[in-house]
Amino acid sequence: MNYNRMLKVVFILLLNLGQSYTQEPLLMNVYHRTYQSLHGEWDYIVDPYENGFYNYRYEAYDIFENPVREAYFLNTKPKDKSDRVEYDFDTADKIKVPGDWNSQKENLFYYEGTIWYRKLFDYTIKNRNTRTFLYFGAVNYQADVYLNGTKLGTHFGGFTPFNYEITNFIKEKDNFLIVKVDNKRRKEAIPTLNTDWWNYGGITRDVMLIETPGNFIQDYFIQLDPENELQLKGYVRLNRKHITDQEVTLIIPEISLAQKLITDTEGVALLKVRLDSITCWSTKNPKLYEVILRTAEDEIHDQIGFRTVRTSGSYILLNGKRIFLKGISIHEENPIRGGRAHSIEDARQLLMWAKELGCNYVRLAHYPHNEHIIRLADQMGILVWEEIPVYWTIEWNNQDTYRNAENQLKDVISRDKNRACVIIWSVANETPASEARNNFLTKLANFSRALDPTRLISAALEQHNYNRNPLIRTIDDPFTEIVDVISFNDYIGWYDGLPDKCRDIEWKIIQNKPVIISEFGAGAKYGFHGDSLTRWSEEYQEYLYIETLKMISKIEQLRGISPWILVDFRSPRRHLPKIQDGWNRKGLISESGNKKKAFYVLKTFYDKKPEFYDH
Ligand code: GCB
Repeated sequence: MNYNRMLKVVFILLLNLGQSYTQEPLLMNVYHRTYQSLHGEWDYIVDPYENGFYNYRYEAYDIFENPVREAYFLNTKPKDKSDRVEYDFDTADKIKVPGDWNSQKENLFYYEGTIWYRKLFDYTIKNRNTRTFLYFGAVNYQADVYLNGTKLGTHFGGFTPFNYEITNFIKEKDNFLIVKVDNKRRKEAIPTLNTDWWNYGGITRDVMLIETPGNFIQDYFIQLDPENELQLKGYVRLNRKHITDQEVTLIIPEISLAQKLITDTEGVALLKVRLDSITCWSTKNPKLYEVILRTAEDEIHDQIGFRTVRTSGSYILLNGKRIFLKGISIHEENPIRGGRAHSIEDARQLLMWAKELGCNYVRLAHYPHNEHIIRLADQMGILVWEEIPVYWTIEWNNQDTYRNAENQLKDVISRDKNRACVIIWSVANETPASEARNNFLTKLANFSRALDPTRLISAALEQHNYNRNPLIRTIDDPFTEIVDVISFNDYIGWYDGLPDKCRDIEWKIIQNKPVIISEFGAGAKYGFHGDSLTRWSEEYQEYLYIETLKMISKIEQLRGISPWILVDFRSPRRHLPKIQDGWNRKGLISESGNKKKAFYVLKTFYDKKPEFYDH
């Protein structure tokens, strides 16, 4: 490589690094914009050696000024019958988007690597002078995106949305969009190499072409002031900065509100609006108001619920009332169809099961789920814990790993911050305490609070033995000082003794904060029966639920639980033949939708337990 070429390569690598985690501006409320969906059949090429991306010297094609024809993102066609082109999307196999590849193609079930996707499409511009963005709900894990041969960017992180402006690249006819998707696990990534869920690869959520006016409403945050149930607080941000005094009107027709707001030099209009009265969003009455934001150029509608959530001593207060969170943990998986859940129907199936169980709350583990389930929870009155995949042991000292985690948190907050159902941002699951880890999580918690002061912060922590006595349990983690709600996972009776061990446990939780048991559970194969000490039987799981519910009821500050887990889910760590066969069996419902005995134990507990404390 000559010197100039080398400089260019370094420059582009740096540029790529810089772009890796930010797609400014990230659009929000996309389903209420004018859009054209790119769902349906896409062409794909499986490329484990990344032959379409690197030459035989392992130099990447997309950093060359004039990429060679071998680069798959160019969609090259033979010029004549003698011409040699060794790939062809036109005759390649097809795959559905949105959707993971593992559950669609038998031979890709265990595949972790690169697949190229191509979509051909025409585009009818709906309004003159509009801007167009290409939006992805999520791609797991790395996406390199090319439109008509031009690279738009690279995105890392399998569960958060990203977009690129394509106003200058899109044509009316014959566009080709090519995405290189790579789901190889990486030590430095979020999540890291080791997880207990399936690494579904592909373009797993909706892909849309979204139109906006030139100076569009880029972002808004409209929530009740946590300290005052009769005051709306927040901001509206317009895309064009440095034009002061732009007018924005906030309209809520049902309460006859039409409030004029004025932007500052950053294009931001702060809002603080006193209300005469408002019906608060609650689990019993998930009231959503039609909210309209209007500027000279743009208008966007949303349905927003208004409620407050805060803690007082060891209580969680929803609209000022002490609530108990009757929850269940959920993975984003539709076992019946197979694969990652991505649609409204998938979301409805999961949340209907949760409702049937008697839940008023779900923990969406262990990464941000799709927007449909959040919007549906908002409509159904189900409270939500959202989480980022800072899971087990990640690279606590790696700055890039931190930036990646922070970015995932930023993007999920950006997407869901107007949803009343979301009450908790969780920054981690079962992470081992150390100075580096504490700093990492504390930075994340502070970051989250700065972005969204209206919600509670938590993380699923671990329990400890008190003075080496295995029967006395504490939560010693120094991160308990930072969180608003102390949550921990508990496997007494499964990884830790047998279910009757629960009877001997004493809890010494000294912190005056609300406590949530973010997990407990036992594996059971639906239809496998034995006595209450027979592992994997429905009876063992049932017994564990009975004993655990008795045990944890003794924790004074207990304000909620989200047992592990609603439905059996695929895990590559679970090998026991005839029982697990690649499934984590801790579901209360089997992969074919059958309820196990423990489902009814929990349901009875929830049916009897009042939602609100009456003092
Ligand atoms: C845990 C993890 C969860 C696992 C579960 C299990 O503590 O948080 O991701 O799936 O245990 O089944 O072991």
